[in-house]
Amino acid sequence: MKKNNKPSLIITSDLHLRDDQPICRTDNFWETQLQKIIWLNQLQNNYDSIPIVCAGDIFHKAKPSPKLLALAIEYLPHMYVIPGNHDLPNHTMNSFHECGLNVLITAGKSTIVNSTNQNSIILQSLRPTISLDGLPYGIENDSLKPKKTNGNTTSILLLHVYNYLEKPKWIDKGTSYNSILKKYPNFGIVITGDNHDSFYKKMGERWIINPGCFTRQRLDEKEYEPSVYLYYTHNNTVERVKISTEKDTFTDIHVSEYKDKNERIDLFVESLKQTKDISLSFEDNLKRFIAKNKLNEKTIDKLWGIVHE
Ligand SMILES: [Mn+2]
Repeated sequence: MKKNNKPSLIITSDLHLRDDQPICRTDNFWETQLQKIIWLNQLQNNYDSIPIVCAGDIFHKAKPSPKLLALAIEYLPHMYVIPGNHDLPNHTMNSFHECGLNVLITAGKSTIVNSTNQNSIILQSLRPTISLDGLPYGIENDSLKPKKTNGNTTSILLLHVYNYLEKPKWIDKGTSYNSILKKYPNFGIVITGDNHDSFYKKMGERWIINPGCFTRQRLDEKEYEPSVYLYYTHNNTVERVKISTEKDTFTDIHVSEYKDKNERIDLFVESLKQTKDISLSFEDNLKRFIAKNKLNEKTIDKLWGIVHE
């Protein structure tokens, strides 16, 4: 295999661009995510502007601020995208016209791949050509077929469904990669978003590629290496490209603060329990407090449970 062959496609997912600072990060996260976007631009430029596909969740929230939208419009490279759950108001396509991703598409900065209402998109500039199909989050169609083309075409399907290589991170969540490949037999490559852990796997001549998250936004991702992928049509190979990360940009202070808060509540509850003779006035006060604050039954039960324990 020749090493310096040019890739045909850049594959990414789960960018989760956001306005706010992730609670676990100590750096200027706004600046960090901008630097990653600039890096993605450079990567694309290094390969003569080959197409980029994204398997959903460009934005962390469905309605990003005008400031974040402006950043995305100015700096994001053009991408072929499907809507992920985070891109969609209430996680459905019903209000797609209200979401930030639709602004990006309307501005011509991204192209939606939605096979529920359009034919495969053929990337003509590539030889062999690539056909793109995609389904928005929450929509399934296992009889989906790529459009017939003359000649050699690699057919790619973009999905935003949780799948995994060996076992799920959470019990009962998602499905294994091979069941996805079996469910969509008409495609040579299935690219999935949603699972933030990166993996890729070949089954026969077919690939599943799950790029994973683009930046680290949670404490349990501290040691994680965000990646994008390159696909080479001429020899049907995939290459993982790790995105460089910063050291010492994480804090777990919020975890200890949370523990502190819980400990304080525990202490308070203990002190209530240890009060042997709760005066009538205390109980009366509590009754008044409950009446005044319209607490739900569960909370009321808990409060009386603590007092009478
Ligand atoms: Mn996601």
